[in-house]
Amino acid sequence: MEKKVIKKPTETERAIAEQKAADAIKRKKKKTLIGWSAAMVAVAGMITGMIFLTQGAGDPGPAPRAAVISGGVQTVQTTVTSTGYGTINVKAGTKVSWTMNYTGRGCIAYMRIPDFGISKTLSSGANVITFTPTKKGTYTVRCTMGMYTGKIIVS
Ligand SMILES: [Cu+2]
Repeated sequence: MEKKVIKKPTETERAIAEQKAADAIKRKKKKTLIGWSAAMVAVAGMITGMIFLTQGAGDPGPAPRAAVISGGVQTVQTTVTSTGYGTINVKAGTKVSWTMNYTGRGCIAYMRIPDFGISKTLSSGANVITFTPTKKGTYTVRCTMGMYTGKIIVS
C-alpha cells in the first residue's frame, strides 16, 4: 500500500493559491456588477414601457357623443383606446346603455365609474355598461389608478 504524504506547500504554491483566491473575488465582483447593470437596464425598460403605455393619459379623447333615446333607453358608443374612455352626453332619468368598444391595452381596461358604483374589466371588443343617472352633472370615468379618464355629462 502506498503511503500518502502531506506535503507542505512551497512559497510559490502558496503565492499561486493566493493569486487564484484574489482572482476569484475579482470575478465575483465583476459578476455582481454585471447583475446590477442588467437590473438597471430592466428597470429603465419598465419605466419606458410605462411611459409608452400611459401616453395619452388625461387626454379628453374623441369629441363627446350624444346618446340616442329609443324605447326608454339611451344608447351611446365610444371607442376606448389609449386616449381615454371618451365623453358622453346623456339625459337624467333615463337608463343609459353605453357600449365601450375596447381596443386599448394597459390599465385602461380596469374601468370605474365611482358615482354609479360601476367597476368593470373591459375585454377586447364591445363592453356594455348600463346605469340610470338621476342628477344632472358631470361624472368621471377612470381607470383604477386614475390615469385614464372619460366623462359622463348628464343634462
Ligand atoms: Cu391606470
